[in-house]
Amino acid sequence: MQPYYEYRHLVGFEETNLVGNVYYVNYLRWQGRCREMFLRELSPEVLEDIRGDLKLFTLKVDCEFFAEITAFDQLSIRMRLEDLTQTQIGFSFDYVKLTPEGGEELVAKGRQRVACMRGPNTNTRPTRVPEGLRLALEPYASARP
Ligand code: SSV
Repeated sequence: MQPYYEYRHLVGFEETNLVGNVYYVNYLRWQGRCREMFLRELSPEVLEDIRGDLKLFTLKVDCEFFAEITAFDQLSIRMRLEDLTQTQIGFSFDYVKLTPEGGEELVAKGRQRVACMRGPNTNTRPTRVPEGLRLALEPYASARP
């Protein structure tokens, strides 16, 4: 299995609902957080490019839930590259709960698909995945099981 990019998150009260479980929208927020931390850390020039005319269109987001989590649970969110085409990136997320005893439990899984686009709002066209981003993704593109 190819390596993953990890984003750690300690669940806070603000993310839980009336009965103490994490409200589902937060899982999607963490996907966003994970991918932006990836760009910040490994492909900062892409952030510059986004301040210019690069647009990363989020085409699709999904999440399936296997177990409830609650405040003070420690999560390891593991992002993997699933698919890289000339203009699109498909990636996935494993939400793993880390127990104090060192155990791991897969509590949810998610996926996203992003398209690279450029141009003004009236004429936005698909563009190649920028070279800097391709390079940053390279280590995550090794053979799958
Ligand atoms: C501003 C905005 O819309 C940002 C979009 C960011 C998209 C980032 C995509 C990163 C994909 C990384 C995949 C990594 C797999 C290991």
